[in-house]
Amino acid sequence: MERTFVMVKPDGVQRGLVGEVIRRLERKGLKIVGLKMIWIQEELAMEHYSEHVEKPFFRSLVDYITSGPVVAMVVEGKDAVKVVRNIVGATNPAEALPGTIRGDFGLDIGRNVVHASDSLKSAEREISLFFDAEELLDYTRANEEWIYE
Ligand code: IDP
Ligand code: MG
Repeated sequence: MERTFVMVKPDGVQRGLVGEVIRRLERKGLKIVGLKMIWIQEELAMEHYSEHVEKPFFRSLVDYITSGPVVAMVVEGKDAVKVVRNIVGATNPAEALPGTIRGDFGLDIGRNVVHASDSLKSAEREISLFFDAEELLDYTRANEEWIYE
């Protein structure tokens, strides 16, 4: 099992897409093991997106992600990192395929609704950045054996 970090960005929250994003993750069979609404402050934003610090869009990216509350979560499942990236779709919503979250709900690369970790290494880093260990819950769902062989 893998765990990955997912976040409904400020535009997704403002547009009422929190439930839609969670619905798509849940119906796939992924399990939510941590969930909270937060307003990201400058320091955390810069740390989260530190790989992009040299990019021309870094300042606007930090402004975007700190512009309102987000819903941060950790989801668990088989191949969760790759599976969630596929559900989220390409970075640029104009190019993301229909059926993906970004493909269905976005038009602009600077307003792409949702974040998802791009590798297991990023997932571990981002989960520890946003969640304390005791905020992540180990539990078994009643339907587990109907999701996994
Ligand atoms: P990802 O979110 O699909 O992993 P990254 O390349 O890691 O994409 O970029 C992080 C975020 O930075 C994107 O989700 C998007 O919000 C923003 N971003 C990426 N490229 C651009 C750009 O060219 N212009 C404006 N914002 C961008
Ligand atoms: Mg990324």
